[in-house]
Amino acid sequence: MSPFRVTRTLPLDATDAALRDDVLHGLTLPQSLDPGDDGGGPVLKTLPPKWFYDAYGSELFEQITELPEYYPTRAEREILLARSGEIAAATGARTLVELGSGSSEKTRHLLDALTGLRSYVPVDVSESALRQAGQALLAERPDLDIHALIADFTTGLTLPEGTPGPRLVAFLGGTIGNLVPAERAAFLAAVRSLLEPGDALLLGTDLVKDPSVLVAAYDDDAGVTAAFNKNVLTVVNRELGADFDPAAFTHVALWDAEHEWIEMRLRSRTTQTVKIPALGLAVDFAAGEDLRTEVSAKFREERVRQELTAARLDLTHWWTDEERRFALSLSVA
Ligand code: AVJ
Repeated sequence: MSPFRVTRTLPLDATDAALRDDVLHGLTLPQSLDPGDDGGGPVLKTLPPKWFYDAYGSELFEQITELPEYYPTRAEREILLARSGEIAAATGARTLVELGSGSSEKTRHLLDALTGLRSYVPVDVSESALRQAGQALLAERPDLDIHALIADFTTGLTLPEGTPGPRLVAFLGGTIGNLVPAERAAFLAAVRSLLEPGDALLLGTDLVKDPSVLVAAYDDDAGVTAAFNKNVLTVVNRELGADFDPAAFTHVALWDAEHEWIEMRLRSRTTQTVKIPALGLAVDFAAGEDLRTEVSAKFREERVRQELTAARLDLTHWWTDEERRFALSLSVA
């Protein structure tokens, strides 16, 4: 049996330090309801979306992917099912690197289609998800050399020694939309620096469409997304001893037509002060004040091409589902 290795590049205490940093900076921003002049809209309190995903939040996200309103997961699966053969032929990949692999569920088709594949490198911040997925996959695919990386792909990413080329880096689910444009540029440049000529990037992007469809996908009738959004408050309560009352906030999903992104926010129902003992902080919220918890950018082909080109990646394939809701793009270094 081929080896299953796990390498941690993310320091064990990095998560705690990063959460403190994000909460401190995100909740003590200059508090103005006037539009800032950075083109980023009003200056709002902000928490980055990565803190949604504790065990309960990950479970809620799994439920979201099955909601009638939340189409991206199904649309991407449709494309992967239809195009895995073409992806395999176009890349000839011998190594697949999957960023944010989670349960590696959506990659099964790709793994099966990539007939020349020798090595699989799932990358995630969750060690438990990596170990579970890795063990399951190892049993099914004893031919594969699996080397899991516990890493935050938005900061430090280096590949294990000796992964055979051509390499295919996959970043699926539309998660690149959670990065704002400057972060996307830095991220794509970092990915590009891992690649050698002939290596490729497979990128999933949700597409611009009727705003009512988009808003419904982030504000479902069953209230699962609202619970997912509020879960970030529970995470901050547990990790930093804060006293957020999730019921004192309402879930908001809005379409920002200028930036072409969905924003999720938590709107304070009343004037309130939240204590965060681990940071020695008391945070005031005005009635109706919003805390931004997620940006989920939606794309057009031209923007994807242009951002890839800026990172020295050449878009060679653009595949959508039948309804043109979601795209997978393949670009080469
Ligand atoms: C997993 C980051 C792609 O932005 O659509 C789902 C997360 N947020 N519902 C997205 C999410 C609200 C999702 N991504």
